[in-house]
Amino acid sequence: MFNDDKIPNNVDLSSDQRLQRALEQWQPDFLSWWREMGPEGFQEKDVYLRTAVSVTTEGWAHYDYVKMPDYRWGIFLADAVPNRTIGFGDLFGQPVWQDVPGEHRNTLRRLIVTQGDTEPASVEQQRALGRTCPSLYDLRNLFQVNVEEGRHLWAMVYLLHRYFGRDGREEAEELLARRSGNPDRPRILGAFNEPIDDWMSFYMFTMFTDRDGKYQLLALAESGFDPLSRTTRFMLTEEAHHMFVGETGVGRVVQRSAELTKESKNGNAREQGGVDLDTIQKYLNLWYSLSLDLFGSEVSTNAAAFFGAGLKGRAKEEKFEDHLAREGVVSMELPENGRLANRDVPLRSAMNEILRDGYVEDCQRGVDRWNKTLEQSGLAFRLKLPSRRFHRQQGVFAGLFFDPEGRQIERAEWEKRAGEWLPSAADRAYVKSLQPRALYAPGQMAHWIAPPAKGIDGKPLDFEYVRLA
Ligand code: BYC
Repeated sequence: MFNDDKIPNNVDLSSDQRLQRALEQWQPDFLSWWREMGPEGFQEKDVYLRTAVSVTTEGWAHYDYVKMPDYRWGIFLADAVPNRTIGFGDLFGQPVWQDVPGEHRNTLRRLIVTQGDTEPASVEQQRALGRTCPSLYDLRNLFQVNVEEGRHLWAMVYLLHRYFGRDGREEAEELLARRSGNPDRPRILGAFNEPIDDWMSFYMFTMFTDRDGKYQLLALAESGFDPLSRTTRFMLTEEAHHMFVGETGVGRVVQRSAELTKESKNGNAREQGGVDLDTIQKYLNLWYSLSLDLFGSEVSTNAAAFFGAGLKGRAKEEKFEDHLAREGVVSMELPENGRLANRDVPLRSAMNEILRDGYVEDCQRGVDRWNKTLEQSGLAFRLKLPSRRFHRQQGVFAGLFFDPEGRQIERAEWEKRAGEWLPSAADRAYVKSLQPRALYAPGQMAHWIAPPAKGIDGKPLDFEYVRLA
């Protein structure tokens, strides 16, 4: 840990004064972006936040009240692994790079910018949620997620400034200039331009979209570009909390819905002022399919090139036997002349799909836990991940139509039935109507969501997680 007044870091920033000055110049731009696009209406409030002050077990979870603009956004890389070698691809076994190899400069910059762009995007998407939070506990979790996305932006901006010279600095400015959902200068990836304007969307996003983040970070943690690997390894520790917020958030809605369904006369939680299980399923279908898109195409020459060059591996590459992946195929059902047919895809071109496989299994584990709650309540309803083909806008299934079971259908049927599978305008209006304004009293919990199993950092549920006075 280096005690830099302005930018906390463990990269000995003050030994490189040019870099330090460049980052100190970017910092006020970041702060004005944060004030303009960060959580609306809460900038001057004290929030009980976790701040990373170092990468050690004691250091990365330091809790205290902080005003968000005073949060110590720092630059932290996981410790270097001595004598680390490239773990996959054509350069397997060679020493990792401490600098950017010239031939991979553009590709690496593009990967880092794409990763970096998602971080401020998510803060922008979530900026109005504080006004309708279901509890102070949830409000604090939202802000924790937001400040950490800000830190993840810092992580990528550090790499851009440190390793990519002038174009890196320009990209860092651009990261603050694009805006989620803005038609003229949108964020790079699809899901990051979708609105998150109710809490169901927030929980689904942190469950499914942050989990894409986990898998992309795991793949980048394998990178032969060592600074990227070390940065992403540390980001993964923070990412875990975001997925906790998502999985338990949806889980609490499921639990409450089950209770209200049972209390209702017609077997529908809406009658009792809750979110009905069908609507939960529709939100799941939406955010899961948008997040599947974030893995890119099933068959991808980009992914093959990233792998071959040692830039982006598979999650937990050491689990695999063959790290070259020059031979072998993955059998996939792919559209051919408008119909599905089995095809063998060369292993390297299937890397996006292989990463997605791990993601799908991980999502399924979360769904199984929600279904356990339903089972324990004695209800027959079960939540389900839709087919990977359902509602895709990227990859080989984009432009075709499939129902949640993965059966190909005509456009006309899709248009007729999409409202059965995805939240309709009426569903969204209903979900919003449940929480027209925020609940700010400590310990108070909205009617449509169960309280969490426990508070944060050993504090009770009625702790004042955000001081609003
Ligand atoms: N939307 O071969 P293809 C996170 C583009 S989330 C728009 O299919 P490739 C977080 C693609 O860029 C993790 N465009 O895919 C979560 C390419 O364009 P160019 C973020 C898309 O390149 C919550 C073209 O389609 N990290 O951290 O193998 C809160 C064909 O590409 C999309 C990363 O993404 C899309 N969904 O893979 C906060 C890691 N998908 O190059 C944070 C870095 C594809 O032809 N990025 N395209 O102009 C990557 O590894 C890759 O860029 C992708 C795409 C996996 C995204």
